[in-house]
Order: sequence, then structure tokens, then C-alpha cells
Amino acid sequence: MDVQLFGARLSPFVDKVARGLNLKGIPYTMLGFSSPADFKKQNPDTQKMPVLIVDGERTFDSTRILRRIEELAPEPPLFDRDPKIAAQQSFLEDWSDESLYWYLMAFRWAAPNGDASATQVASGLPLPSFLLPIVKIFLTRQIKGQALAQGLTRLPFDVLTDEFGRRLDELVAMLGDRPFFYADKPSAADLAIAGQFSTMASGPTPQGEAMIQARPTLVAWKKRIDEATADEPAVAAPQKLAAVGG
Ligand SMILES: N[C@@H](CCC(=O)N[C@@H](CS)C(=O)NCC(=O)O)C(=O)O
Repeated sequence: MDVQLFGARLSPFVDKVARGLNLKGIPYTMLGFSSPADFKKQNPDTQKMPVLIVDGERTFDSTRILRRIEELAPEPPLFDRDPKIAAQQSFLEDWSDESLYWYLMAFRWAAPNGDASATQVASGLPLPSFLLPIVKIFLTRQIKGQALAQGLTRLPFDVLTDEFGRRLDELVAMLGDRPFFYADKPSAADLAIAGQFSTMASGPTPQGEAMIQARPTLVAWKKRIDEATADEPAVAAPQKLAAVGG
């Protein structure tokens, strides 16, 4: 089976899917992009990343991709066997994708962090450095425009941080003493939230990251989900194995 993941790990949705593949032990290669045309080519339906390509068959949208991964490798399951718990996990996955994401976007594109976010995205593109300033203007107009249209990015920064803190406290309460959301094993909900938290920790949003770090329950949960979904360690070089064997 040939599995490719189109996108960049900076996207919380690409990170979510990469974690799902790692949890299932499915080997894959990353497929990057260099222009909007690549998005159109890989995903004519929504023109967004991630896209999962399995033996040439494409699936878009991280939620649908996780369901596809579940078909390819049913173990360990991405949802609890109990349908009521599975429904709660699915709801939380959707909240993370459709609401928590916009808190992240608001932190990224609000006045204090917008320039650093544009620099981060632009420097991930294979471009000559003289084009960076122009690309930053284009990215800011396009991505910040989406965030402003959604609305959370219009909040004054102190109101945004207050609301985000409330959401984090709610996540702490929902976790309680459990290692993962609603269950003892990681689910799609954990993968989704871990993706959002990883992008929040990527540099341009120190205020949001500090708020997560101030909550030990969330820090301990993030460590657990990172361990459960870590990338495969690099294969040892053959000569080293021979030396150990000899
Ligand atoms: N609901 C989608 C969201 C995907 C999404 O918003 N991807 C963003 C990156 S974080 C993207 O591709 N943006 C490019 C664009 O809007 O042109 C999913 O879960 O896959």
C-alpha cells in the first residue's frame, strides 16, 4: 500500500492526520506544495490540505481522512467501542476543527502576531528570498481575511485571551483524571486537539502557548498524546546493525 499525505505539518489538520497514521503504524510519505495550483490539483473539491492519497485514491478533509484510515487499519480504534463515548469524542473532534482552530487563527493573525505568522508561512515555501515581502502581503490578505470573516479575530486581544482561557479550563474539567478525552485510549478528539496545540506551540503565538503551559493537566495530556503518536524512529543504518550482530 502506497500512502502519501499532502500538506505541511504546520497545518493543525495535517498534523492531526500524521498523528493518526503514526498511531495506527501506517508508513507514509509527505507530499509538499509550492503554489496554490498544487492545492487545486490535489484537492479540486475544497482546495485545502490535508489530502490522503492511498494507491492513487484521494480523500480530503481530516475528519473524513481519519475515517478512511480507520477502514485501512481498524486497530487501535480511533473511537471508543461504546457509542455514547464515541459520539462525545466525535463531537469534540468537530469542536476542535471548527471552533478551536479559529481561536488559533485569531492568535496567529491578531495584531501582535500577524507579521511573525506571515513570515513563518512564507519561509516554509520554496521561494527566492526577494519574493518574501510580497508573498507575506498576499498571505496576510488571504488568511487573515478568512479569520476576520469568521469573527473571533475581531475580538480585542484581552477578550480573546479571556475566552481562550475559559475554553482551556473547560478542557481541563473534561479531561478530569482520565489520560485522554472521555477514555483511557487516544481517539480522534485527542488527535485533533493535539494538532491545534502543536501549531500554537510553533513560535508566532507565545501568548496562547503560555496559557496552555500554565495548565499542568493539559501539559501532561499533551506529553501523553505526543508519545502515543510520535513519528517512527529512523531505521538504524545497516552497517550499525551488522556491527551489533557481529
Ligand atoms: N476542515 C478541514 C480544514 C482544512 C484547512 O482549513 N486547511 C487549511 C490549512 S490549516 C488550508 O489548506 N488552507 C489553504 C487555503 O485556505 O487556501 C480539515 O479538517 O481538513
